[in-house]
Amino acid sequence: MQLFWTPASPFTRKVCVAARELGLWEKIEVRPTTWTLDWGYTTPPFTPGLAEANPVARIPTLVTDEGVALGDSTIICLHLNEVAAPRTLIPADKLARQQMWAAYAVADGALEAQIAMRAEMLRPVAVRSERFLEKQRVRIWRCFDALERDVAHLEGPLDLAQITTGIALGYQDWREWLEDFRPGRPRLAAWYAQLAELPSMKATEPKETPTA
Ligand SMILES: N[C@@H](CCC(=O)N[C@@H](CS)C(=O)NCC(=O)O)C(=O)O
Repeated sequence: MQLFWTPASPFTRKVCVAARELGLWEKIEVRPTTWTLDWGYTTPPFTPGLAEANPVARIPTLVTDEGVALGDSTIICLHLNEVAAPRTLIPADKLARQQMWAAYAVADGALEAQIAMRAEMLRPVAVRSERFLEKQRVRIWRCFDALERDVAHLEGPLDLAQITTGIALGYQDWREWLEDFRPGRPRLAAWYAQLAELPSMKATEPKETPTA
């Protein structure tokens, strides 16, 4: 398998943590990508192979052993989960699985809002929309409040919701223009302090993407 990757992308980090936890990391060839800092509002020069494999030209993109390009972190995680069977990051119990996907979608929605903000923050100040940024901030806060309320759903064997929540909280910590999620969310803060210690989380801490 080949993974188009950068160390800054939280969606890519989700795949990297899932692959490590499923025991598949050694089977993945990493294809580093570069992104000029105008990627949020222009078509940047793509790393060779990325747009050819996946016309959406986003990361993560995983090319399977069968040569099929999967261009979305959720679909990639489902594929890895299938390859790793019987190891799994998806609960077998029906209710636990529904609660896992519910929490997953909330955490993933926060990630989408964070990345939308990142793209907006890269625009020249004169054309940056404060109203757009505020909409995303409020969405992220709603998602984190829901995760605080339902933190019990993030307990138990490691799953895709826990990984995605940990990565959204890690991204919130990493970008200096995102506020600390901890005030008013003591249970989520304590939960994250433990999750962040996983070797798979430590090994994938975000770093800036090379621009060339
Ligand atoms: N829903 C997608 C989102 C992927 C995504 O937004 N990736 C960002 C980096 S974190 C990207 O490649 N952005 C480049 C662009 O939009 O041109 C997923 O889950 O993989």
